[in-house]
Amino acid sequence: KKATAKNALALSKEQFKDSIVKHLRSTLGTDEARANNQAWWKATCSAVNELVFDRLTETSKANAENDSRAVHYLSLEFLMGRLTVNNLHNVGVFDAARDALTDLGKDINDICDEEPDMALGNGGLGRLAACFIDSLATLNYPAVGYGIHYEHGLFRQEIQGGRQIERPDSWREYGNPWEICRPESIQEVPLYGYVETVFGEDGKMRKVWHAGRQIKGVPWDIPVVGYEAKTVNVLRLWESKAADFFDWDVFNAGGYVDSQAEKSQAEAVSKVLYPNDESEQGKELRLIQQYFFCACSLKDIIRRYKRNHTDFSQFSKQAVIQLNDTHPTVAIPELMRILIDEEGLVWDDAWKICSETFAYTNHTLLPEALEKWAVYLFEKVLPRHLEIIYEINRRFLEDEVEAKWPGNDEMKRHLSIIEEGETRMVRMAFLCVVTCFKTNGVAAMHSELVKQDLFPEFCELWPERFENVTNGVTPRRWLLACNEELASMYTDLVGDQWPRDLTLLSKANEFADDAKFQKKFMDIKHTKKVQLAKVIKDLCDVEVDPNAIFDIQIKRLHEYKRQHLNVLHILALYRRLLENPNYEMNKRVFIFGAKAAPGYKLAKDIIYAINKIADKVNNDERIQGKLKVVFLPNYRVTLAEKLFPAADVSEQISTAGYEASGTGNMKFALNGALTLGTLDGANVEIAEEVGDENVFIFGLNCDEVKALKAAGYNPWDYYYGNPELKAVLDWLETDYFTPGAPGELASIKQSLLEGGDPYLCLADFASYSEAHIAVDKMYSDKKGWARKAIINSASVGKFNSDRSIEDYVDRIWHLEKVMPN
Ligand code: 26M
Repeated sequence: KKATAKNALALSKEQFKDSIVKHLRSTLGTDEARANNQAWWKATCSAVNELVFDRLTETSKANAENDSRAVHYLSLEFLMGRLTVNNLHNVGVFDAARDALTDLGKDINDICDEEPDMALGNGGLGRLAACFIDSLATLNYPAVGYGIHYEHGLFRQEIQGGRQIERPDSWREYGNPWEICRPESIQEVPLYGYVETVFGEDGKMRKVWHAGRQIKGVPWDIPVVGYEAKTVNVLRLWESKAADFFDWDVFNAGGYVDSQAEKSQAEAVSKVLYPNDESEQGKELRLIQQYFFCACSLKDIIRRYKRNHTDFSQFSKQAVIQLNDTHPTVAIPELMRILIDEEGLVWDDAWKICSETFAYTNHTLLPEALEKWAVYLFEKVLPRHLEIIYEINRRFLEDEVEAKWPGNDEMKRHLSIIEEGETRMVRMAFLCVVTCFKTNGVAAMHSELVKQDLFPEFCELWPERFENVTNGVTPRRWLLACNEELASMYTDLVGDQWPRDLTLLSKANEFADDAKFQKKFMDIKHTKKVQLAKVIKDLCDVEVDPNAIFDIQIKRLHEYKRQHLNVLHILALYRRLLENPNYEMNKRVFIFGAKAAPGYKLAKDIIYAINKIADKVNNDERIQGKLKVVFLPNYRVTLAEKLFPAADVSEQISTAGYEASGTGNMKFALNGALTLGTLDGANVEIAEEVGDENVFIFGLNCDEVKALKAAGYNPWDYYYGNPELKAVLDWLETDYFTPGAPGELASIKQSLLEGGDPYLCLADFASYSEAHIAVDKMYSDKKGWARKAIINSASVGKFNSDRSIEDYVDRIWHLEKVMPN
């Protein structure tokens, strides 16, 4: 029985055909003969939406009638990818749609290929938010995702002459059939201006914020369809517009152009996603983005609350607000401001509500990623919020810190939400921990480091506030939809319930040594490699052998993720092959996908190096095709869906202690790749689940990294101590890979030597290189490898995002399920 059979009643193939044809004609203004694939795609979406919109309405009715407690997931990023295939699966009509389109002479894959990626996120943090809202709907929990309706998502990456070029992404240029504009829920957002202190007739002091500007937030709703569930939640994204009033005086004074400039400034707020991950630059527009969507979302939450309540006594019982990293932290002083200045509550009551409503997830320990905003910027853009932050800080230092560490001014300075210095800064993470009832990390090891290294004193003050919730990924997208072949093999083996309960896959462990099962499993892997080889040929014009080991590193480009360690090893292999044409190894294809932040010079240099090395290696006949290097341009969710199923080796090689969790590592294992990684983030828990003998762990662990750094790490010792390492580093300075232009790759060597190698690539090189030899040896044992691949895929049920959500519900959110009619 197919996983989708149960709900097929919802729409038969024949009904689906009729519906598509009807929408081609009445919604798209065309017909079967004239429609292009784009129209066929939109008609298919409209057919699905007849089911989706009904359930959306029923879900919101059920929540209103129940006055249900709901989680509000505030995130600057939702990296949704494409929605069509997933919505078809989740509604339970994938087979009907595929067969209907076939009957109409269309291939469902071609039709679904028309959909642009909804790339409203940078990487892990944004994709996690997308998996979480999928799981929340699947588990029938009341939830709203709040974010920004960016006109341009993450830039499209082109490679020209080996270098990254950024092009704007216009995902909704030709319309998006999944979104619904809700003008009835528009909000106004004040900005700039000054604060006036007013004394009322009762002698009480009030604060009035006279805003200097006003912008409008227009909500767009994206339905979030639960897997074979009646629940359809919403992702509500705010678009900024100029406020309604038209300044006729300015216009009459000849200010027509000025008024147009105001309009573009207002629209600039939701124009583009900031393409940084893990680095904060303190740009005014970014702070305005943060405030804009927090203010809109809070007004929306309060409006909904007020439909059933006349005072705020039940607010924190009805609403929990999860902050996805510190990016939406300004929601804290905004809720304080609303409660005190607009609703007339006293400080203590407002504070109690805030501290019972907000919870915070930390996603990184990197110091350059910890958000700090200059006090002067706050004062200019959000003057009232700065006053409130000062008061939160004053009470925290004078009451809590003073009580715990009496008379200790050094400690007060150390823990202050305001960092003193040449430019005074607001420490957003401190504001979160001081306010929120829970702070959580995203993998067991990370959560320990959050307590021990990031917030040790806060943890002494309030140990009960710190939690771990290990990340997860949705099995609907990352197995059912992206790997049909493996999905149906599992359905044959364990039935159709595994997309909810991924631990059911553990049944496959019983067949890990079964020759027939192994063959079937590895045949599927081969099929996916053949499919990927075709993609590689199309995108890079490189021929790769599907019998080679596919060794894949796909993630944002960052020094701590150490793509350059991977590069050093590739160079070492290449050198071994050149020195010894009989060097024993299985054919290997190294595949990269990565975007670099546009201002991150070294990251871009690493992309250039990978491409130049690929040019040389792929065209060198001396090595007889034993080694190939591929850099796939424009890595994104849709490409990821083709890569995870085709991987043999999953590169998870961050410096231990720096990758909070990782989620790609989970998608690889689920699709039967073996992890080659450090003991970092969720790799630790993956190794625990699949067994140490089924992963390749190498390198320094987190304590050893700290110890080496404390003792004074010197990369030159490794350079002079390892002739092969020295040779490959020196190679980067020659013109071997950049004929006629020596030195083009030298910045990498430089960062690893003069630059001090902050992420210990050289320290881990030898161990990494040995681990690769172990990988190669193991791959020669076909049965041994198949066994390990099966065990990996069968043993990662824990990393279902449904489990993560149940953990959030138990430990933080305390929600009840609501079943719509
Ligand atoms: C900062 C400033 C300005 C603009 C953007 C940013 C910014 C954007 C995204 C900073 C960090 C951002 O994301 C960090 C991130 O993706 N962290 C990853 O989160 C994943 C989900 O928890 C983890 O699995 C990864 O280990 C972690 O790196």
